[in-house]
Amino acid sequence: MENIKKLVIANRGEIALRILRACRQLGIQTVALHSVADSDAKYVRLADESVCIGPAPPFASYLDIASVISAAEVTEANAIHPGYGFLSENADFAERVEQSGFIFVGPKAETIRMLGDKISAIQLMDRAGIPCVPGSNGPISGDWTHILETAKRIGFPLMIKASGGGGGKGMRLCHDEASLEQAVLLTRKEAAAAFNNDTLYMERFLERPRHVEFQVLADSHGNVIHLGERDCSMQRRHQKVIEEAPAPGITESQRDRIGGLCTEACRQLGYRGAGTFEFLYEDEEFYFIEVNTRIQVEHPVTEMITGIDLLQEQIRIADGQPLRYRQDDVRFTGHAFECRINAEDPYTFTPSPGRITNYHIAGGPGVRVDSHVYSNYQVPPYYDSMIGKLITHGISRSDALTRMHGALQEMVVDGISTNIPLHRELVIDPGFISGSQDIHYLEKKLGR
Ligand code: MV4
Repeated sequence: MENIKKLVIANRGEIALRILRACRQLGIQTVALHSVADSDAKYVRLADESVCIGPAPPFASYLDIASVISAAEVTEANAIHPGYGFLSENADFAERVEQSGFIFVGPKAETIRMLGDKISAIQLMDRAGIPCVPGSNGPISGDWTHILETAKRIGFPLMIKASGGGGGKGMRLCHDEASLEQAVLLTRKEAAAAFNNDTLYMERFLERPRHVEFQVLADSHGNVIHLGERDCSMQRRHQKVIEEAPAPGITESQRDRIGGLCTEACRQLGYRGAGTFEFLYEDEEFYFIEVNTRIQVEHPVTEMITGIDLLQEQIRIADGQPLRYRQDDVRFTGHAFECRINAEDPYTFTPSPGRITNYHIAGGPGVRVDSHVYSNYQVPPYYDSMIGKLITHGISRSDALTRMHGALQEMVVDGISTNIPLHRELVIDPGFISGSQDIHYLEKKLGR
């Protein structure tokens, strides 16, 4: 395979800067793509080249497959990194990138397609021996007596989910037999409209799970490793707020067992690239829910406890190079937290775009800031409100949390509202300090 010489960054914000930094370390030339709204971004200037691919609305720029591919053609780049969000898990995009002769930094298009379909992902994982949520084990038919039979076998309450959904979209809780028919019809209708796919499945509803996800890296030579797990339970409306690694209370033997099952599933699938296996964790049991085939926002907490640069490894894998680590080389050291810093009102969560008048980052031992913003930066109103991530590492969970507390005191972002005041409250919250948070903890604390 041709080596990656020049890589197109098909994303914006902090992850564009993170990709750029990895490329610099690897000696790869960079092309920053940007919309009209991001012309003045610092990372655009830091890149070796840049191309404006369209107006501010995402569908006209960062989601425009033809524009992204044209930009790669005119700059004579040979690889495209999709980051997260936008086109990162679009199988058609991955396919067109490769058909156009570029290296896609991610799994093969067929892999993205297979795992993007939740029923096919669950069936593949079930066959690979990964524990799944008890449920319909496949699509539910249009036959009511059969649906009712399946529902009774699973038990109420249950979740009705769209095979084309994920990340909280296309699912509905159903409490009893009486509301089942209506719930299925509604979810089917919504799924047809949202995903152009009305295939549904059912699962037992887990009442108080934690969200625990495993990071894997798989190269194109059949080598697969896992980098342990992250806990992402601190969330509101499916938006993660604080992530940490390792997940509180997960033992080394649980980590080895589930991590081993994930790497084995990758081998069976011929998975290539960075990936995340999402689980719900309740009463000491893991239940697989989905696989993410991209680099994730919260990858830095894993980097902090393993010392492995996930972006560099991901790009090296796409370049056809073998993994530089074997499972035995992966050592977990200490604990890390990530606070997502959003331009939003800390209590109403209303987005707060505008000019940052004064920006000072935190520093000191075990403190990392991944952000593309600076004093006088204008936060555009068109995109996700995340303006950066504050990450701390320490020898223990309590040490990392103390460092986060100190770092949050140091951080200054003036001119716009941010959720820093919320984070300052969360790091002194007794329930969070104890590490017992489940996926409902934050919403309950906030009074929903
Ligand atoms: C569930 C569940 C309870 N039981 N499935 C939401 C996002 C999607 N990835 C799966 N989700 C859930 N699936 C069963 N059988 C609860 C959720 C859920 C959730 C999961 C992870 C993180 C945050 C969440 C918030 C609400 C609901």
